Amino acid sequence: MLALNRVSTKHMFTMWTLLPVALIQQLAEIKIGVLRRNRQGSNQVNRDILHPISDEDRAAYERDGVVCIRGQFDAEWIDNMRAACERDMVAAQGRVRDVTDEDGSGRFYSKVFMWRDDPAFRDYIFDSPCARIAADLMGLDEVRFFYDQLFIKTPGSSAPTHWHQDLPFWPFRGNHIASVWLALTPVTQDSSGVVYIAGSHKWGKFYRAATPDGDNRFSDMSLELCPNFHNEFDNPDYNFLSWDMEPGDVLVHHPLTVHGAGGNNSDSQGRIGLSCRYMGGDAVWDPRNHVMVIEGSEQLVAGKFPGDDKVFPLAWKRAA
Ligand SMILES: O=C(O)CCC(=O)C(=O)O
Repeated sequence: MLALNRVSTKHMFTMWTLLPVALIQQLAEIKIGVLRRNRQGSNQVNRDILHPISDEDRAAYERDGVVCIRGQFDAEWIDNMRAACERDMVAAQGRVRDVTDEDGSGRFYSKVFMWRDDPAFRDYIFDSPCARIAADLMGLDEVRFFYDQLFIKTPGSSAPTHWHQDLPFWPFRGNHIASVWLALTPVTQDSSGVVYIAGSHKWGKFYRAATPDGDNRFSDMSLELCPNFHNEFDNPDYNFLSWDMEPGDVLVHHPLTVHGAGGNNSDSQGRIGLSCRYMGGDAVWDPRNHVMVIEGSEQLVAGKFPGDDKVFPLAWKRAA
């Protein structure tokens, strides 16, 4: 169980030992039925948003460059995606970054492009409320999918998420690229909740990219280093925003909003965040040096909208 939630197995064990055998069989059949129906893509999970994105949410996204949206995913989504993320960390293949504490006590595991290999991620990305949330907050009638990224910090992991903006990592320019960060565990600032600086997407800054493991392929030395804003928490010039989150809550942020996170100080609760990036509108292709290389993108034209169905598939379109 990856020590991501040490309590729940114990409770499950106690529950099973108290139930009569016939009832256990019945429950197991129901559970298997639910899993089968989910795999066939039935309505067991909510496919559309559970409540409309409000004008206040849109105004907060525009003003602060980040907003927390709660309660748009039912429990099945959370179970499915949490299991998919844990599975991914065990398998640990592909474009993985893994920072282990010196004493081996904690890990900061990060991976990109799970959607290319794992149908559970595709289902969430293309057929959950996620894409619609991004579109509604950006005020767009359709969005394409850019990529997914997993951020897991096991209990006690000391690795911070360095302060950064996302756009300096990416072969894009534009405002219409939103990240939807789904909490799959309870999250507090102390257990490495992401902290944002309100309004920083409008500072006109473009800070040098920094990865958790210091990969200097992203280091464009012509760009200014992003300060360590953890040292500025008492500075009244900055409005720091962070939210205590329940599984299923999402943070949606603009590509230039400055954000970072501390280590996970909890000794029992792991922290899983799944970030999915959607783009549309004014986004243009900009394959600079020191940015992510996207497989299959060779034919895309710099300065144009990359409306390529294979590389950046359509994820959501408003009904006419
Ligand atoms: O979860 C984290 O620690 C970082 C998240 C992040 O930087 C992102 O989603 O862009």
